[in-house]
Amino acid sequence: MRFSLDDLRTLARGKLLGAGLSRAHAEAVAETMVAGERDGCASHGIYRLLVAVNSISRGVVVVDAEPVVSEPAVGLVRVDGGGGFAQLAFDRARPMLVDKARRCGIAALALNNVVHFAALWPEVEALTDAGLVALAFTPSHAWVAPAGGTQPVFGTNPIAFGWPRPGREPFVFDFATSAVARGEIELHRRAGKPIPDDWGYDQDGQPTTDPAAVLAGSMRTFGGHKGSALAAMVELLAGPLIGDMTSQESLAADRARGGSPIGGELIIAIDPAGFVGNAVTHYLAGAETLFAGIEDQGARLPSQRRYAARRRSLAEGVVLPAALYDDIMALPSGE
Ligand code: NDP
Ligand code: PYC
Repeated sequence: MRFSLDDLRTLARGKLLGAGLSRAHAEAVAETMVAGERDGCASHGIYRLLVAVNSISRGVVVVDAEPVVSEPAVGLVRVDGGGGFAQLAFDRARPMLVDKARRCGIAALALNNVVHFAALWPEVEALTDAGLVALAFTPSHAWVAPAGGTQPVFGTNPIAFGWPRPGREPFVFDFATSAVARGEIELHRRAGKPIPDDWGYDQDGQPTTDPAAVLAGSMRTFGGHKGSALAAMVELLAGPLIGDMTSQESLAADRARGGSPIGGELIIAIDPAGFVGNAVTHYLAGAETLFAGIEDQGARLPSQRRYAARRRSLAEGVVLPAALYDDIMALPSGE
């Protein structure tokens, strides 16, 4: 089924309203899902409608939460999401984060008490669009075993980074510190496809190619002990440091309802002019030389696949797999 992006946005918003989400949240959440589908991110595109509606129906999300923005210190912004989805909380706090980063050179935003089901690159790109360098981190639920173990401790704990490139699409990467995002394993389960045997373990701690067994057992970090240490860093930065939950605490707070992770996210924004002032143009050109050194040998920059998908989707719309379309259409709609 082919959709224009506008039609997909209308569909997503209607289903979120039908699930009981307030209009402000439905609009912010639909925007993120459509952006994911537009950019060819199957695990974090419109499939997330099923995930978000599940979280709402299980009482994990405060459907009409009003985010409250505050300033704990000169370079810090906090937004208490009140148990609602993270998208609206970020939208409400972003202007203050951008303003502080420009005034101080660097600023950090803590999102607290939010439900996060999405990719991090939309948040990072919103900051590179404002000419800022950006980093984002969030824990999730304890699904991932540390290197050397098989019992879940970490979340899938993504890290995103963005670098603004004047006149060009930003340099952005955004990946889970697990071998793969959990959403990707869920999509394999839905499609009845096996997974590589190095993505996770079954409940007995044995490697398996069965996605359902890994979802019930534990996932692996990427890059062995290196991914494991980065996963721990994400737990610390976007958990205890900002007064929020670790992935173990988030899973416990879920009380076996099967909802999306609840907790915090840390976003850091840096103004490239902060350290180098008027020489910023010179130093941003140095970054371009680095990127050319990557691309000139045939390697690609992260996000280039995504930007190509974006261009395609803007021109042609997007096609939803039949099973996903059927599942989405079975959800109730609202106005
Ligand atoms: P992927 O492994 O699919 O991709 C990770 C990044 O690497 C992307 O920026 C991608 O760019 C880039 N990349 C992939 N292949 C290459 C290559 N050959 N050369 C250069 N760059 C490359 O991501 P994950 O499965 O780890 O994560 C998917 C999404 O899941 C992320 O957006 C993440 O935020 C989200 N997620 C969210 C969580 C949450 O708690 N909210 C938890 C875990 C994951 P490109 O897109 O252009 O291919
Ligand atoms: O795919 O691992 C994942 C994920 C967790 C929360 C949102 N996406």
